[in-house]
Amino acid sequence: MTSTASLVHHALEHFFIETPSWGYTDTGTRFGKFHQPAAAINMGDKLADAGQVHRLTGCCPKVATHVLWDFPDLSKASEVAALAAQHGVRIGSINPNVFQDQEYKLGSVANPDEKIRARATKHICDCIDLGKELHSRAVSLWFADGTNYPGQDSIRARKHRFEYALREAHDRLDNDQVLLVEYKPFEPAFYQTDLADWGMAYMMSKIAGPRAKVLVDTGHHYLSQNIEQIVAWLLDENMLGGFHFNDRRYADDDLTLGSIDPYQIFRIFHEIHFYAWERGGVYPQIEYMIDQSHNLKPKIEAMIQTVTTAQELYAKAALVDHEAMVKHQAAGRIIDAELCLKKAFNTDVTAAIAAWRTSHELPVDPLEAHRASGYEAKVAAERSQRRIDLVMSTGSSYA
Ligand code: PSV
Ligand code: MN
Repeated sequence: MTSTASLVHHALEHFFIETPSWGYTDTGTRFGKFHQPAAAINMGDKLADAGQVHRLTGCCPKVATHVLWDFPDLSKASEVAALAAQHGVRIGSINPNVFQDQEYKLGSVANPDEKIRARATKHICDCIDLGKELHSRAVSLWFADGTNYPGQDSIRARKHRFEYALREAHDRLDNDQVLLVEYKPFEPAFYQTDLADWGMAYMMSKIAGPRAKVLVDTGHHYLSQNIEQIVAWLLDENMLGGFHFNDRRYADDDLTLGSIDPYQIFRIFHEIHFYAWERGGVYPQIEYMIDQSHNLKPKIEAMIQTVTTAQELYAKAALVDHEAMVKHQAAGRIIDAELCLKKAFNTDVTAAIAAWRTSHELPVDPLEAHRASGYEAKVAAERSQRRIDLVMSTGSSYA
């Protein structure tokens, strides 16, 4: 093997990405949804689609779940896990949902009403228990909590309510579980979001306890924010828990990873490889997850495109010559240090990735293999018929 091939092979051997259950269903913007005949209707469909992505890419064995959307009856969770196994995947991170119920209008764990706070915290604790039952490591928290108008609530009181709830949630964790705390600057709160940036998520994680870490959703930053610096700092503090991958142009746009700025994702991966290189090749345990819902692209194709893009950029970042780079850095050779990154980014890793896929008996081009498989047309026909049957039998339209 050439050194490019072996570096790429080594990198891809440990790079696994969770796909989100919600990326396989019909979703949209607040202005509307464009329905796709092949979109998943129920959890069985979502797991089947995730299974198809894993079968073709070999690196997506787990599915991120959103509890209220995927586990309508918690007492039947083991059935969902069994269904996942049938499709060749496992249940990955568990996402509590403390944002969609009417009661959460003024927030969940930061709500001024103590009873609503308790309800939200209980739901999070139930999700932690679900994680224990399904042997899922990560419970991933995202809060829509915040206010829309100056003076609407006490910003400090809301912070204190968060501290209290996250400590309680952390107390509930088993030793092998991790609590991921995600941040987002705005939306749906438009004046002040309680966990608006990485510093707030970092502080809350520290307050919660040692098994709480920060989750970086690449779409949750202000324009031009240096995300790789956040990643580097979190790595250095041993506080980087995971990623939600997506790309963005304006706000939290849910665009395909790398479709707007692939070099930024490369730079993020570079920080991770560089950190591991300094530690003799030992990589931190990071949950890599996709958080994209595709309104226009065919969903499975978009997921495969995302996964293969992530692999390509992760592989390229593994090619950076760290030894040369640190020498250039120490000597102040700025251009040469920067060229170490550029050279890796500009390397064509297609053949090396193809070799890795072949070594795992995977199709060299997962997207083409998916298109050739006829899967999309088959499920589109079956699901379209099921939708008709559903309307006929219940009189309701599917949503
Ligand atoms: C919120 O925008 C978010 O990024 C959170 O991770 C949610 O769980 C997810 O999107 C839901 O689509
Ligand atoms: Mn997210």
